[in-house]
Amino acid sequence: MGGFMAVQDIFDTVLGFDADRVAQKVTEELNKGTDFSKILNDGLIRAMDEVGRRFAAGDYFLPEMLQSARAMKAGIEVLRPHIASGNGEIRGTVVIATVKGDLHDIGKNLVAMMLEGAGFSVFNLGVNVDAAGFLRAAEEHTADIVCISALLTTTMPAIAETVRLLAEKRPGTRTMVGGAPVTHAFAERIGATAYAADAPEAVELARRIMVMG
Ligand code: B1M
Repeated sequence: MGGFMAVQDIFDTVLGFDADRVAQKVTEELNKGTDFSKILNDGLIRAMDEVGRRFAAGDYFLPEMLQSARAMKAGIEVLRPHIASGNGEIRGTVVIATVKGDLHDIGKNLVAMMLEGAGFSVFNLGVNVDAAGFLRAAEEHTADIVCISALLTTTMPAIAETVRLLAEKRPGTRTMVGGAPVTHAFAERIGATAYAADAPEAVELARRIMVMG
């Protein structure tokens, strides 16, 4: 059935920066029948939290952060079919990206995958996208919801700028904001439609937005 030790092993392998072995161990764990969300949350995401702690403490530097992110992504690729599996019924159209000046994309990509799994049609624009880029894509794809992610306190103002531009040029656009430094209070202050703390909550709120209009 797999278990705590095996998931702990995945955690350790991400912190050992070994992308190939992470992919291999995630595959093995899935084959044992371990739930994908356990591998994701207790193995991969927990490892990135530990990387963040080590970086803040000065034990890790940028290269270590990059290599562990690569290892994490290798694991997510193996999990992708599970994360993004759904019933295929189209619920709405979403445009999603990380704001200008910000290159973090792991969490944003998880949100995108889970929205896809829940039946949304998702246009993932990538990272470092300015407000005009969000607006252009929202118009082009007639988005029901625009999802805006930021991982740095210094790029949070870019979320506010994006929400402001959308409100001005495409009134009625529903916006969802998120990312580690983002809070409910911040979302309210800048006039975003919704704030989600993690990917499952983003899916729940997106569904609610589609139902409530
Ligand atoms: Co950077 N980084 N980083 N980093 N990095 C953080 C964010 C940091 C907290 C680390 C630390 O100091 N402890 C810190 C920010 C401090 C702050 O601003 N308060 C930091 C810093 C300082 C930096 C640099 C400035 C470092 C430097 O150059 N000196 C630099 C900035 C580069 C730039 O963007 N311009 C930098 C660079 C990088 C790498 C490129 C090396 C790499 C990113 C690789 C990549 O993404 N492709 C990286 C990484 C890996 C991290 C940490 C360690 C992990 C982030 C992550 O992927 N977490 C991070 C520390 C941490 O967060 N613990 C850190 C896992 C992921 C699943 O979680 O992204 O939070 P998260 O997503 C969650 C939720 O937040 C939410 O759902 C997701 C899934 O549940 N969510 C949304 C996210 N977006 C959402 C959108 C929504 C809804 C929910 O709706 C729209």
